[in-house]
Amino acid sequence: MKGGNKPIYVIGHRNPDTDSICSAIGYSHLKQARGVNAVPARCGKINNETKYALEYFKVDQPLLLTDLYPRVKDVALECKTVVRQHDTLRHLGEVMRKSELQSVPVTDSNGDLVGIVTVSDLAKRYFLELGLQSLVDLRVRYRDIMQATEAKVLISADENALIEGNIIIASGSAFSTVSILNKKDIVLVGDRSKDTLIKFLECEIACLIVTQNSRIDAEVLEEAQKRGVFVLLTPYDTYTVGRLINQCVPIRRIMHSNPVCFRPMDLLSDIKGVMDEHRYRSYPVVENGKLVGLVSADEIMLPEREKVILVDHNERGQAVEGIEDAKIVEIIDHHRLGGVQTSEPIYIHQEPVGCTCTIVANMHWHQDVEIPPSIAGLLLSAIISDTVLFKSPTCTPYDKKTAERLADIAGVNLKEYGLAMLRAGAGVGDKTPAEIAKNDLKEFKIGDYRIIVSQISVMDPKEILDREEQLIAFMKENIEREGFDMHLLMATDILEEATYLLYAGSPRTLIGEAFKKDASGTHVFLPGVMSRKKQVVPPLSEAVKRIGNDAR
Ligand SMILES: [Mn+2]
Repeated sequence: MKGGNKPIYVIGHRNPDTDSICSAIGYSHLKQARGVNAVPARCGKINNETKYALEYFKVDQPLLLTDLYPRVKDVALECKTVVRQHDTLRHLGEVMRKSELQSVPVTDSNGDLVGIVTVSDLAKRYFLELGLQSLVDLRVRYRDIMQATEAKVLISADENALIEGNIIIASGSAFSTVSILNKKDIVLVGDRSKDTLIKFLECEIACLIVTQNSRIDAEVLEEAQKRGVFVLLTPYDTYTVGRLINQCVPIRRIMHSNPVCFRPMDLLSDIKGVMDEHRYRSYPVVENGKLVGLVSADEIMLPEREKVILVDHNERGQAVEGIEDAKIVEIIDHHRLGGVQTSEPIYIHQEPVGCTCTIVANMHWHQDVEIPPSIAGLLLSAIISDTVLFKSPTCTPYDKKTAERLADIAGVNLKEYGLAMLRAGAGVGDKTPAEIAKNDLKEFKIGDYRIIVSQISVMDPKEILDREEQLIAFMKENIEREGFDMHLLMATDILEEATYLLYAGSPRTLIGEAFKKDASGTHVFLPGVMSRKKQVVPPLSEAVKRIGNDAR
């Protein structure tokens, strides 16, 4: 629930690669060291390579955030005022007066939500207060009456029993009162004679309530004891006792059962309509039947936005869903600027290096924050992954130097560990065509075209080429379904340092023009190409400029 120090999520791109996961963990570590409540997050499944690195260095997977749309938990308040269903209306009135609440949730003794009561329910009950007789239907217990009237018990009986008779005020003569008394009635009396009271007891009443602490004869008590009749002594006058008894009705009798309630993970956009329909001031928030908070209708109008730091990406299309509803507070990245807009000035650290984790590691050192071995291992893993063990053309000497220093801290042999990690992530294993085609997928706007480019590392390209037909079929289907122009799949042979680029959609001439190849088939072979952002996206962008946006 809301309140306290809301975390800032540090999150990489969709279809997270090792850099996206490890830079989120690494940068969160730096922010935490500087006293910021940063929480590493991810917006997708962890791939095999990253899994290997996390397990090797014994670090937990970051929190999964499927989207940043505001939810009930973000605006709900802790519910400090609750009443129990067996509490009395008198108690409810006090609670409402003190808390100034318009509606109060009602729970059972386990804390499970059973209803809600509003001020208007209470008001209605008072207007409809017809008489004391109606109390039997409301299942009032003797215990409730004793509490409400602050009675002293002179002769006790079963406190938990429900009252069964009417409540009679003995204001007339003994004779006229006896004429209206029935078995099990409850009689309110003031200072009356011994004989009168004994006459009442002989009518087999259930309870005698003596008001204003009036004196009562020992003989009367003896007779009551013999007959099993409750005798209560209260300091209040008869009129007040009458009113108090009316207030000892259990809340359960006037509450709304099965109230409209929400769950913490409900989207605010989904509950707005429900709120408009019912127009209550506030609604209970329930998880597994338990009341966990309250959400008020005013609160959902302007929810506080989630704060996020983007790492390893800056393009909306690659960011976690719902990013438009969140507040980007920083960006740490090493990709092209993809046109992100913010409402306020923010901190951006953008460097043309091989890996976001190179930036994150050096930020630690510049700020004199020590990197623990496990985090150093993860930062190193990301550099090895993004630069394919320094073979990618995106790799700079700075990446290499940083990686060597990190390997020292992590205590691993860089080359041995690196090859083992790359091997864990390479190959198609038991992946389906859809999983292969969506591996490490990123979306780009190139000219007017919406193009998705996925990439998979392999040690043996035959694994991919043998399945080319299935893969192309899936890619065609995918772009039609999602409305993209093209789907490109880079099968990158990390041993040979070459890429087989499979493609579906149009314009195909874009592929031919970008890579100066015959693009009449379904793939082109690109020796020396390993980097999507440096060797695939830029030539495509240049080619669009040459052939124009209308080549389809
Ligand atoms: Mn990266």
